Amino acid sequence: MTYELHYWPGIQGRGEFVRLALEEAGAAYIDVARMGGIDAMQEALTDERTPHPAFAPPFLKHGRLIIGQTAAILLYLGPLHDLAPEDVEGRIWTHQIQLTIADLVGEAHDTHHPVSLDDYYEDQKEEALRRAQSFRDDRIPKYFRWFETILARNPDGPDHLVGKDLTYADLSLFQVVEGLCYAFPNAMARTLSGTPHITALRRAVRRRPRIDAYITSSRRIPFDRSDVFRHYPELDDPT
Ligand SMILES: N[C@@H](CCC(=O)N[C@@H](CS)C(=O)NCC(=O)O)C(=O)O
Repeated sequence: MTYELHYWPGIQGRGEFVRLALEEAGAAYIDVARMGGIDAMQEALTDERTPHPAFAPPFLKHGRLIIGQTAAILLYLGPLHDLAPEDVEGRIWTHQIQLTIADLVGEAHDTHHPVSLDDYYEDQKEEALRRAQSFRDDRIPKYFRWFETILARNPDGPDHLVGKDLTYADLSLFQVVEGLCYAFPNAMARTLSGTPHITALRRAVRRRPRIDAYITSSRRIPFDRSDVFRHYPELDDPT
């Protein structure tokens, strides 16, 4: 059954974590809003007959199932496409890592919108400058120390976050590194100089044939300033 991914057209955003999993799986999916179906997305969000409406995009439709929340979508897709371990302990650990990545994505977003989602960046720039400094100096290093540590402590070796095979968490860590390197190139160069396992994982994911085919295709939307990860030079470390 073909998956329907509902997400804002024109940005990678949180939808990209789902796209990467679907692409790596070689799954049949329609990116509904990108195919001109933004009305279908809005309707699904507001349809009064839906017993489990998603709060916000991204959400995935699969048959009669509608699943919102990026981490819940991946929790669902993982076992169906060999992108999660088979045992409960491994699955919940993968989910825990994904939820931590979601926290990091939220904090990255808040660097450019620390006060209100409804206001322009320019109207909250002073707060953004303070928020971004603490994000670069404290939060990025703390998250990346943790990712590096769990890679180093993986009993099956540091090639993957969980077990000996690729999981959706590896794909998501790749995406978050790509996004942060776009948004904060200077701070990330500093951080990644001390995280060899993360750097190796990023390279390995980038080289996977289906990920490479996707990233070099027109399906991969470029990063830009309307996305979750935004590059404003004044929010990055000075060169
Ligand atoms: N925790 C949710 C966050 C979803 C979210 O914030 N979606 C954004 C786009 S990336 C949105 O459209 N939000 C609308 C809103 O919060 O009102 C997830 O990880 O999927």
